[in-house]
Amino acid sequence: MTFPPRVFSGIKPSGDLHLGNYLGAIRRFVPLQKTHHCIYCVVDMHAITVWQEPEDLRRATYEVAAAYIAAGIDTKNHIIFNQSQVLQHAELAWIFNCVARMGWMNRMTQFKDKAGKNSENVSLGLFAYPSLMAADILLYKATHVPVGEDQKQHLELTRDIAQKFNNDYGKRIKDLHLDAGYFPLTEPMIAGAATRVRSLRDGTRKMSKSDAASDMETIYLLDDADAIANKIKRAKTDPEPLPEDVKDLENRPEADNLISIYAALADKTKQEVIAEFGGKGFGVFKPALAELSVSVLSPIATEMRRLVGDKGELDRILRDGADRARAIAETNMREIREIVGYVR
Ligand code: AQP
Repeated sequence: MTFPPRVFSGIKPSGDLHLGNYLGAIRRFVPLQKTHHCIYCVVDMHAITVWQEPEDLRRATYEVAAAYIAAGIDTKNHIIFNQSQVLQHAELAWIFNCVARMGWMNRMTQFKDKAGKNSENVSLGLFAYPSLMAADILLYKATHVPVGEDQKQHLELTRDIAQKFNNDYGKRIKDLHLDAGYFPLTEPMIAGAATRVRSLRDGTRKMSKSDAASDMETIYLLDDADAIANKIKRAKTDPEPLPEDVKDLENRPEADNLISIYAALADKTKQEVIAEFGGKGFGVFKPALAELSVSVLSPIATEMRRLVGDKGELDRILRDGADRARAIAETNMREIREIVGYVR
């Protein structure tokens, strides 16, 4: 069975959006609108897998929606909405909780990283998170999911869940005259120069919303020009000039990170950036990176601030998006309930 090309992706409103979210996800969402029908979700149900102050959750939800729009998502021809407005996400997640195996879930490295030594005391939702993520994607039979590298394993789990559902219910699916491969085996889209943006102070750690020891580690989308320039100026580096060959970045995580950021912001490859800056010191490269970062991020921040100042307009966009998402979700859920054997 071939599925119409459809993109789904989401971002958690679990803190302030940062450059990693932008380069690994949001920036890449924009061009896909030309080739796919796109659904971009603010995944608030994922955010509450760790404690969120209700007011912070609301603020961050509007901010993620504003970032999508400010970055260039067309809300008329595509869909943006917040997950909790479409209850079918929770409904399908429960079915997938019953499809996914404990052994699969136990292997999820992001859970291990986030739970750390505290695994007895984290929420059940945090453990089940990847099953809800599979539901988000498969509810719309999405064929492609643009994400950063940290989500690769969750996408593999999504394919495993789809495959097992298709097999377990294979006879029922056939009896109902539905297509044999009911759910698609969704392709992750992990591409570009900055699929894993790292902390500016420690090139071995991912830049993250909730894991920064200091503000200097992270460039936030709402940082002003001075803050961006200052953080780049003080970013950790090594004493060597930039190499002439991209291979020589291998054991230089901080240099590699800054080159990757530059490349992604300039829509270039790392090799192209090296061709321009190879042999030069960070005293030359950092100001160029700061200038480029400000020129790309400042207009987005300005537009985000304008949008979050008009909650009425954002509410209208999110409600309209949720209505259109729900229509697709409910059409699929009706079949899924039949497949599972629920009496309606
Ligand atoms: N550092 C990163 N580099 C590249 N891509 C990244 N993403 C996140 N961090 C980086 C991508 O952003 C999208 C949204 O991620 P999320 O909000 O669902 O949660 P996350 O991956 O757990 O991101 P954070 O920012 O680290 O959030 P917290 O700290 O709250 O867990 C995804 O496509 C992700 O790959």
